Amino acid sequence: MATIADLRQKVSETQPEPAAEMTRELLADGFDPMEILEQGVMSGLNDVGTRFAARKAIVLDLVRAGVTAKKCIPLIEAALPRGETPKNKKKIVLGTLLSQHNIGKNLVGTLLSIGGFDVVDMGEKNTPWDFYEIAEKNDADMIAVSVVFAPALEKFSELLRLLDEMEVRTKYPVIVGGGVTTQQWADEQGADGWGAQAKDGVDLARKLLDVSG
Ligand code: B12
Repeated sequence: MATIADLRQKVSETQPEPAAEMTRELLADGFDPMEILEQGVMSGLNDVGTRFAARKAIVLDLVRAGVTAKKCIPLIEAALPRGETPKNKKKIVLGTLLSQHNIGKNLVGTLLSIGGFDVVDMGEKNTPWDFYEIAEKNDADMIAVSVVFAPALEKFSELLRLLDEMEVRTKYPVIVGGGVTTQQWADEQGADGWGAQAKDGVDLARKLLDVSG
């Protein structure tokens, strides 16, 4: 019988089909979907990232790691329990700032949707202006930003400054997360909330938008 550690190994080796097959097997064997996600898929991705940082992997490995994760994650998402949908759904604009990395952002989006929020997914490589414009157009209740690589860090402070200048800073609580961010950094920027995990996005949204759940 496969274990979550075996899945981590398959993801770390960037083997899309075997990893997806093992994810199906683990789900069928009754393993907790969030544990499969965090300790299997995400730990495997982190292994690839660590090798890349140590120059023991190349960009192609990152690409294969992304492909592998994208084979497994939909299977896991389909197995997550869904709650009841509230009547007055709060609207959250979500996107990545600058970067192409969208796996974390997609997870945040899925968990927010499952949690009963209306998610406007702006996709990848957004500028601060994109966030402002799309939040205004959609009459959003909150902005959620995924910051996964270093060049996006300073763009996040630009985003908060822009919202301030446009006099909408208090209209939109802004939450942030992503591999290169920390609680301390988010506090220093003046973000309304920071989450280490995608699931923290749901708790922050419930708290900041005063939604019980
Ligand atoms: C897969 C991958 C890629 C794939 C991405 C595929 C895709 N569709 O996303 C591709 C090949 C595109 C890629 C490209 C690059 N990558 Co890359 N990549 C990775 C890798 C291995 C995994 C990223 C990932 O998906 N992690 C899993 C997800 C789930 O984690 P996450 O995004 O952090 O999200 C979690 C939490 O942070 C949180 N979260 C995320 N967002 C939010 C938002 C909110 C509101 C909340 C509450 C929570 C939250 O929830 C998630 C899970 O619970 C990482 C290594 C790593 N350790 O992460 C490197 C990594 C991110 N990449 C890196 C680099 C350098 C690059 C490139 C610049 C490489 C190059 N020379 O071209 C390019 C940049 C491209 C671009 N313009 O954006 C570096 C970044 C270093 C840095 N400090 O900036 C890393 C860390 C690798 C490393 N160790 O050096 N990459």
